Amino acid sequence: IHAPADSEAQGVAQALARLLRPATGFAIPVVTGATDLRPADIVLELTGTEAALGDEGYQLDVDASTVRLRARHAAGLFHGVQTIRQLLPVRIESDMRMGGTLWSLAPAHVVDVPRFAWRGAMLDVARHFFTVKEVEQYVDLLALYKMNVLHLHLSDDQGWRIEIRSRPLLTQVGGATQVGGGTGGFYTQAEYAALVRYASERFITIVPEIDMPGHTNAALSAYPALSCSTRPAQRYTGTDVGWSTFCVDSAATYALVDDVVREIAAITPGAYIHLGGDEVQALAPAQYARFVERIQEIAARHGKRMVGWEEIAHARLAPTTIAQHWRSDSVVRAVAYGARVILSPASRAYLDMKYSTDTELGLHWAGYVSVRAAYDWDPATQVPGLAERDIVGVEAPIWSETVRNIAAVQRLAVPRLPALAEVGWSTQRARDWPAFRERLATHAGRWELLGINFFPSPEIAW
Ligand code: TNX
Repeated sequence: IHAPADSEAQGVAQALARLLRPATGFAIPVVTGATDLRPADIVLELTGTEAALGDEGYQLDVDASTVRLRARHAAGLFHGVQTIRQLLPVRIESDMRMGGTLWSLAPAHVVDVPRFAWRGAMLDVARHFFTVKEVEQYVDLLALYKMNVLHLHLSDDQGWRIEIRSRPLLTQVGGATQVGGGTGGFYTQAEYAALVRYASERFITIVPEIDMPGHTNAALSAYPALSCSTRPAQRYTGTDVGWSTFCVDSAATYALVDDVVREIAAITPGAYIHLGGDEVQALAPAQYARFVERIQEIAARHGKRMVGWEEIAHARLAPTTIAQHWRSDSVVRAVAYGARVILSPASRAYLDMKYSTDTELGLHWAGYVSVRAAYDWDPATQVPGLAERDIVGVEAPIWSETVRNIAAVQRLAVPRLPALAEVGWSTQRARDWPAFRERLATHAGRWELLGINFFPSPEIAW
């Protein structure tokens, strides 16, 4: 593998070498520069010229002598590596030497650029806690399908999952529960920082979410002064929503929000912090709107753009804010403020919905989300009143009320996550369900070798 001296590009080359070594048993040295080419060399190149490749696109040319991958930025090289991976025999994913295999790629000329800049997944680590190792496994899956955002839902009624040094009870008290009982858990700031690094090596941005003013029982149980109620909050291990809220007229609330946002902003290199805003039934509309406007300012003061669930569009939004659609057309109001939108329509992108009446895991309040439902839609026409330019991208959430470990996460995500990945990446013209259900079938062998649990949906042409 030949790679430019650029340290990120060298990182991509090393990642490719690590991928190719186990199955092939070849040494796969990585060298700097593109001289002294020999047959079957792989050449990675950074080129400043091809503007059409954008920030994440790549061009791949395979001929009889060379595999040549070029991009303007290392992110494009990384995505191109995932394509090389998919062009190689399935057995390349093995962690054991696979003798007797001809490691060939078909001749190809690929120019590949994503449709949307935000191709995300969300994992709810609050309802059930997931270890750093488990989250890293999910990051690996996102990387395989060229997704670039992992939104972590770090707090909810049932648990607070990120250490805040100035507010130790948030994790000591608020972190010790989860749905159904159990001991919960949380990430120390050092663990979170390591996760951010692991993701960034795979060109994935972590977007941390602290949900507020609702979905806050865990915080209220740790710091009762945040509540307007005189009855102290108890730990909560059920799955009802909409009932808890911070006291939005109290200075104590904004002092806590400021501490939390400041500490999280300091360990989050990405531009965004998600501050929730969903499903608040315990406040009047004007109280809710004032709260959202204040936390939007707090995010800005700490150098972050606020993301919030679609309900935030009932407040006055800054044009830098992003609203996340999940079930209504309220994001159209966000666009009127110049804000942009992430699409997570529950009936298509909520991977915690059951696949069908026959599947066990998951919920079904938004209906059943078949692989076809996840695949077969156009973001540009999903919400009347939104146009392509208003849309930053798509995101596939997994809420974890019924999801207790990473094997269950994988079974919900695969094969619907690859479907959503293609919604986010490919042009509408290039997308075709009959072709997809055949292309997807060839991935099963990869998932098996990678140890990824998946749902063998009858919709796929296995
Ligand atoms: C709605 S979607 C919620 C979550 C639940 C989820 C279950 C959204 C912004 N809020 O609190 O976990 O449904 O599917």
